[in-house]
Formats: sequence, structure tokens, C-alpha cells
Amino acid sequence: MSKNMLDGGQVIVDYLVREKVPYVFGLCGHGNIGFIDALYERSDDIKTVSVHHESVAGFMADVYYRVGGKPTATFTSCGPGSANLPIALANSYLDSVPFLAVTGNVPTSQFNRGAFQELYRHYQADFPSTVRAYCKRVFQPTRGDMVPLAIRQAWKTMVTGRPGPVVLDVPFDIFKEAAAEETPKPEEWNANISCRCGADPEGVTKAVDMLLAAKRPVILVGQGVKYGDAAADLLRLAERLRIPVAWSASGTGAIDSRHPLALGLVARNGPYQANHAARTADVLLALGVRFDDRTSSSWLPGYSFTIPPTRLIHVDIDPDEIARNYPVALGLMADVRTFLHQVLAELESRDGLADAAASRGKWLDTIEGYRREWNAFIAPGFVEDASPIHPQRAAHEIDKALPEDAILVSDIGVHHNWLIQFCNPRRPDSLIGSMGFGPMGFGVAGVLGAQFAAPERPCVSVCGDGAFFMHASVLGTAVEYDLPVIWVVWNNFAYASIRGLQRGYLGGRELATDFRHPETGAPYNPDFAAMARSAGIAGVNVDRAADLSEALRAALATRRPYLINANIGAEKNPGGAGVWELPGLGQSQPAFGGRYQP
Ligand SMILES: Cc1ncc(C[n+]2csc(CCOP(=O)(O)OP(=O)(O)O)c2C)c(N)n1
Ligand SMILES: [Mg+2]
Repeated sequence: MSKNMLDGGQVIVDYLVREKVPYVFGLCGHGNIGFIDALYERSDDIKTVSVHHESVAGFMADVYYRVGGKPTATFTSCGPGSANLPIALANSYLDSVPFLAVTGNVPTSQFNRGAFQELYRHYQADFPSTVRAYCKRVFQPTRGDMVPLAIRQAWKTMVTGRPGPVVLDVPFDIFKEAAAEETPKPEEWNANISCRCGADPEGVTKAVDMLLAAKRPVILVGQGVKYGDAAADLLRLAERLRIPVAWSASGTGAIDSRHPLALGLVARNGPYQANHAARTADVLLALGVRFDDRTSSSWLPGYSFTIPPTRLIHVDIDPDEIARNYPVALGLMADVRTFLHQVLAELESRDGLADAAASRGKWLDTIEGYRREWNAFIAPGFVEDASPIHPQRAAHEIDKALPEDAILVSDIGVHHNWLIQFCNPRRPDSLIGSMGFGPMGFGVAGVLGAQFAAPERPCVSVCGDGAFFMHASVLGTAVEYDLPVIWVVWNNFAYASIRGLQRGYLGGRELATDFRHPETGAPYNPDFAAMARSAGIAGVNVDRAADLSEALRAALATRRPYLINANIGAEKNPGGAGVWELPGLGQSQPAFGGRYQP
């Protein structure tokens, strides 16, 4: 190799540096030592973070983006090392979060020979097939000189249009093979691309006409508003026309939940005022939201939505999501922020805005009535004093203790359902969860990525006991990188969300969903607080509701990694005004109100 040539690994790392990627998260193996060597050379420019399970690296990259707004990269070895990654790829893919996964593969000279860790029985070096359904695209350069093209195209695919994770699968020898004298420059390629496309101007006019004529309008916001940086413009539009704003779980925090126009979560477990306003709306403006089953009460009409007769305006950057589940009165492919700019500009040229906003009084008063009814219904749960701790009280105590700039990363399970119902996020990144793929471990590990992205902000993971035990290796990573994250282990001695389904839908035929001691039959779990202490992290147990917020405040004050093992009851599920159907097994009943029939 001539001395001016960069090898494949060097080109990839140099490109990441040029894209100002601050961190790569990953785990070594023989398949990626060439890449790690390239990272070694540039350790002043890009930090390498080594973890103890590959999916942890993926979840960290994911949440880093959700907080920092900047894609990062992961590195994993060939074979099993990268086979531990798809769960994180799929999570990011379904939630439209970009990161670049650099996966190692066997040497090109050994393709199709069945070398150690080669997937070869269907096709040579076949990791791309493994992740085909799990990411936006796979690139597999098989010569050094293919790397520059692959890296710049991979980056472009990742960040343009609807973002998502991309895999750059690199055979062992390519990391060290001559690739180029110079790395592609982002400013000549990707930095100059904008995907902030606006909507068809006629569609904008029509949308404004519909909003101005509406008697009972609701705006529904999702992930596209949060991560599309559209929260400020959303607020402008909502206030300008006095339209209440509801959110899907992924849109939580797009508007301050204490804002008078904030309705709450539309979902099977969403509050009455949110579901009832959304299902009785005459016009629903849906922004960057994809109407999954949990948002829409399994698409059963009259619980979360009644479309039609509600007239739906659906705006999304990905036309695939428009009219997937509901008919549209107006479907517009657009970047949500640009669309909001267009609408606000169009409103400037319209008369009678003050009248439209003033005429909203009756609708907003009606909604306030729904809100009062719901608040009276849930009031007792906030003062429940039982031990194990009542889950509504637990969510409330956690929420109470968090300062305004805190980042709460939830895991998957019944605790997540309680948190999205009873926390009051102020900012788009106040409460982060996974709503597409829903892998256990997302919150346990993701909180580490949040802390890297926001070193000064308090970062707290609330996670199930099941998921924490699955991913307890994170304790070591927090110590090794001095990350003052806090885990609140929502310990209900069970895979409680699933046990709840056995109780609700299967007549209580419980199997394989709780943890018990073989001799006593008593609920069993390892002592998580002691486990934390064994890793060099403070760990405490909390059994009483009244102690939970105090314990969390004390943990936050240390600015050190910390684990709170909270003993929380699992007898109750978070009920709402919506429902959920498990086809073949039946559907749940709303905890409040009934089905709306227009
Ligand atoms: C990796 C993975 N395995 C299995 C599931 C299915 N699942 C969803 S929630 C859940 C229970 C989680 O238990 P825990 O972490 O204790 O949370 P809890 O529901 O008790 O709050 C399971 C097994 C999943 N989502 N992800
Ligand atoms: Mg549990």
C-alpha cells in the first residue's frame, strides 16, 4: 500500500470524524480488530466506548440520537458479535432513528468456505440477509476501493427521508486493504442535502380551510414532531388557532404536558379527555404519527378514533404511513416542520383568525369537563399508600422527583404503560421509550447513551426487573465510563405485563411469567441493590411509596451511578379510555367511559 493510501478502516473512521460523530459504541471480536485499530489511531478525534453486550451498544446509539440529535456508530464483530445487534437495529428502524452499524465479516478470500463464524449455507458471508428486515439498507464493500462510496452512501441513506439505521458490513481484509487517498467530504455530498420537503401548496390551502372551518379540531402528534425538531412550530400553530394537542406515546413531550392545550396520550391507556376529544373530533390533524394498534385502540372505532366521520389530515415524510390504517380526507407527504411553516405562513394571509380562535371556546370548555371527570377518576391512585408500592403512585413519585431537565428513559413492560400515563414531560426528550419494536433492554441500556449525549443532565432509567436482569452488564459500563445514570428497577417479581395478559385474557392460566423460589414458592429475584454494590455502584431498596421520590432525589444529588430497587405491586394494570385487542382472545374494556358512537 502506498504510504499516502488510507485503508478501509481508516476511511470509515475518517468519514465519521468528518461527520463529527463523537462516539462509537461497540464490542470487539476478531472480525473487527482492523476497525478498532483505525479507531485507535484517531482516539483524539472520536471516542470509542466498549460495552458488554452488542445490543447495549445499539440502544446507546439510538438514545444518543434521540437526545443529542446526532447519529453515532456502532462496531461489532463477525458472526455472533453482530448477531447480537439486530434487536437494536430493529428497534431503531421501527422508531425511525438513525445510527451506522459497522459490522465485521469474514475475509473475502474465505467467502463460501465455511470459515469460523461465516454464515455461508445459503449465501456467502450472509450477514446482510440476517438484517435485511431490520434496517434501512445494508452496504457490503468487498474491495478496499469500494469503501469510500459505501460509507458516503450509507450515511446518506441513514439520514435522508425517513431516517433509520444502516449497516456497513465489512469483510475482515477490507478494513486493512488500500481504499483511497482521501475520504469523501461531507460538505461535497451529504451536508448539502435537505429533506425538509414541503407539502403540495394546494394541500396546504386545503388543510388551512379545513382547520378554520372545524368545530372540534384536534392535533395528534408523534415521533415526527419530536425528532423532526418541529415542537416550537407546533406550539405556534396550536396557540394561534387554539387547537388542543394530543400525542401518541412516541410524541410524548412534543408539547409541554402542562400546557393548557395539552390533552394527553391517545392510546388504549390514554386519559379520557385525550381519547374522547380525538374520537369525537370533526377534523384530526395528524403530524408524524403512524396510528399503530396501541395508539388507536387496535383500530376499533369509537375508542381512540372514529375515522370517518372524523376527517383526517395526515402529514408524514413517509407516504407509506399515510392511509395505512385510516382513510384520509387529505394526505400530505411532507416534513412536518416545513409543513407547519407553510401553514403558519398561509394563516398570515387569512382573515377571521381571531374569530376562528375565539369560536374554539366551547370545544375547549367541553374538553375541560372531560379532564375534570378523568382527574376525579384517577385521584385515589395518587395517594395509595400500600406496600408493595401502587404503580400509579410509583409513577407519580418518580415524576415528582425529576427536575425539569431530567431525561427519563423507560424500558418495555407494564412500567412503561404507567409512566406514559402518569408522567408529565415538559420537553421532547423528557420521556423516551420504544414504541415500534419494543425490545426489553432498550431503557436499561439506552440511558447510558442519553448520558453521553447530555453529560450535565440527570439521566434516569425506569426498567422492569425482567429487563434489568437481562442486561445487568450495564452496571459495569456506567462504572468504566463514569456515567452518573440512575436505574430505578420497577421490581414486581414478574414479567408482569405478560402475566397481566394471562390474567386478563386467559382466565389466569399463569405460566413462565413470574419469578419464584423453588422451595418456598415466594417471589424471587436477585438482590439488585447488592448487585449494584458489587459493581461499585450505590444500591438501595425502597418498599414504601412515601420513600420513593426522596430516594430518587438523594440519588440525583450524588451525581454518581445509582440503583434504586423499588418493590412495586403488579395487581393493577393502567386502565384508560381506550382498549386493546388480542385477536382471537378478545379485547379489554375501557376503565373509564365507553365506546363513542357518532
Ligand atoms: C427482548 C424481549 N423479550 C421478550 C419481550 C416480550 N415482553 C414484553 S414486556 C415483557 C415483560 C417484561 O418484564 P419486566 O422487564 O419485568 O417488566 P414489567 O412488565 O414487569 O414491568 C416481555 C417478556 C420483549 N418485548 N423483548
Ligand atoms: Mg417485572
